[in-house]
Amino acid sequence: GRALQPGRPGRKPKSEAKSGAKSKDGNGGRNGDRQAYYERLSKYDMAPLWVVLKDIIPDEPKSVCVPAIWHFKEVKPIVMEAGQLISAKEATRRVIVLENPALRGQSRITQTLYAGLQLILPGEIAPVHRHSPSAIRFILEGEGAYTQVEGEKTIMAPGDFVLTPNWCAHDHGNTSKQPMIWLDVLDVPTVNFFETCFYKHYDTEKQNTRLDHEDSLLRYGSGVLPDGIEMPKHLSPIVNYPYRRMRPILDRLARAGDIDPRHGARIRYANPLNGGWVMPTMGAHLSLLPKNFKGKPYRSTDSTIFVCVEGRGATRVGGKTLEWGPRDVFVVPSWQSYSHVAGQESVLFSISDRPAQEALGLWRESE
Ligand code: 1HN
Repeated sequence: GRALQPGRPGRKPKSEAKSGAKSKDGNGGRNGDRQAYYERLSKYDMAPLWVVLKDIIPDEPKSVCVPAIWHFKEVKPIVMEAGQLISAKEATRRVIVLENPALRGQSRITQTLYAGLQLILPGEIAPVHRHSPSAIRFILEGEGAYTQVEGEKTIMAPGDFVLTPNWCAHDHGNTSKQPMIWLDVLDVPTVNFFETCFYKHYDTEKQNTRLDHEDSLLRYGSGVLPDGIEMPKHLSPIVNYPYRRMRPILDRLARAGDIDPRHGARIRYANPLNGGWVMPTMGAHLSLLPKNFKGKPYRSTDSTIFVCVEGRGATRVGGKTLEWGPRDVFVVPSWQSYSHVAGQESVLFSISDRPAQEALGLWRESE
């Protein structure tokens, strides 16, 4: 590996270049000594820091992931094919993973987040289970399938944002007449980075429904809270933030001129208990880009997954132009400057690991 090399390829520390100017290896003949030393170190599972210092402490983030887009029109037929090859039950979850082109084989769309397109056909059930990774679903196509989270059933429609926090039991079923496709985003790479993943399978297919459709939205999302009940505050108790309730808020902001020059008229999905992010590891926004929007460039340390919900536009990032339309999914890597343009009024959903970065004191942004 690299620790056995005398220095970073193609670069020599200044001091060495000077002092060894006249020697054969440009290094006072020390390269051979060093090489031998590194080899001896290696036998003890040790390595010299100076060889890797610049790589492990870059001046600023150099994301290993790349900007990428999945056009729904192109990938939908391939996702639908999976419906003929395997049942939701056999697969446990019939999902096609979106892999960042620079991270193939690692089941991730960014270094910290997993994303996939889940297909559930009419009549199918995805059996109940729970795990320590937290999940969100963002509904792309179809209407009427349900998910149940800790006993609360919610019937999903396009644009709905559904939470399945850490260790909550969840199962899905499609009682509608059409296939449904949604985007799953999970913090799996983060949870596995910390080596904290647990999973529990149940022998029953479905959990008992204890709470009606939208119980948690009506109970906690109406400007009042149940009095005198102690609740954990690090995550939102709301299961589904329905698009039909969010979309009119964007219109209100836009009409009032509350339009951020970089993000458009944007709302943050909030935990009604404390105004914080919906979950500790993942946070989400919904933004409206008015017709002929030309966004100012922006960058932040959270790699961000976007979904176009309505409209059409493009995002400039890292020398690329990602042109998006309805249900397209695209990703912007950490600390790469991006800007949105939209010829027509458009709506973008986005989700990132920002809450985790903020909790660790790491998150930064700049113009
Ligand atoms: C999971 O539980 C679901 O419940 C979807 O729908 C995708 C990817 C990795 C691990 C668990 C689901 C998943 C997942």
